[in-house]
Amino acid sequence: MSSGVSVVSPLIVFFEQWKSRIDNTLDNLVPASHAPHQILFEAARYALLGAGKRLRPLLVIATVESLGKDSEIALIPACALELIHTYSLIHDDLPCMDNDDFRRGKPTLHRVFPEGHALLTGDYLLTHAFDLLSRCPMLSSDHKIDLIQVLSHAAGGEGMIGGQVMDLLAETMNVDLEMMTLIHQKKTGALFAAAIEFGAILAHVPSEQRLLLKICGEKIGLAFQIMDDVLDLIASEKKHGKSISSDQYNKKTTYVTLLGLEQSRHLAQQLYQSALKLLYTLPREPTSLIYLTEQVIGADASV
Ligand code: GRG
Repeated sequence: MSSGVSVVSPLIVFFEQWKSRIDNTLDNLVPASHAPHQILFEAARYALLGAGKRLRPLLVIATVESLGKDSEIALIPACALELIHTYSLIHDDLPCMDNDDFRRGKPTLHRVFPEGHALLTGDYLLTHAFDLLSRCPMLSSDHKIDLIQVLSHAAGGEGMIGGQVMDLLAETMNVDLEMMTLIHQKKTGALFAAAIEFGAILAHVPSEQRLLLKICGEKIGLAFQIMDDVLDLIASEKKHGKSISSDQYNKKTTYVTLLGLEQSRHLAQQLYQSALKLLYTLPREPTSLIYLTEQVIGADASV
């Protein structure tokens, strides 16, 4: 007989609690201001606080916890990653890029604040992230340098920005699967890989484990992007009753346009399984990281 009491998984509670700690910490790290340029902080808070899922910071926390260390030291580095991610969304939405009207359930920053302010808000979040890392409490100088190197590489010319430039170039050329994969590895995958590598650095694991975790992050990031393409199409089918996604409206080549829905799902599932296989080789089973990975890629990854 049922007791009538629903059982909530400890992992759900763990991640809900950390998400709310991340939200509160972001609120403190980017406070409102009465300075003459207070509009900058108002705009940053508009873009940063609210409906973000906080996947990247949660991946940092989950990795540290899974490696048996106290996640407390990871809170500010995790938030620095979220600042970089939010900056990328602000710039990606600008009229000179995707020209999007809505983000995180509300009008995009440049629809609410003047476009120049939106651009500078992105710049502020980008630089503030590195300032926070350089002043992170409880971390040795060596660890701070490691984190700064990993994040600047992941967000830079060989990572996210490089991917975004390739994405712009791709609008005027035929994109094959190899090119599409490279774009998304850089544009989306690099920041996921950095999140998991942050966890490895903060948990002080040996370099082979750090590399293994970084590779897992790259696979998870790519699987996330493929599923984002899949979900974009499914959402559009539900809304319009036909298979034209917002990406297709924007004439963008995606995994779905290249491979179709089922094969794209299958590829995401393959990447997920291959990341799992690597994760199971770690000395202790990374339960919370595996749980979060399943959430990130989504139940739809099953084929
Ligand atoms: C403009 C420098 C610059 C970079 C742009 C990553 C990127 C490069 C742009 C983001 C635009 C985009 C839609 C990328 C695909 C990856 C993706 C689905 C991002 C959204 O991430 P979520 O779902 O968003 O984690 P929330 O709002 O939950 O944080």
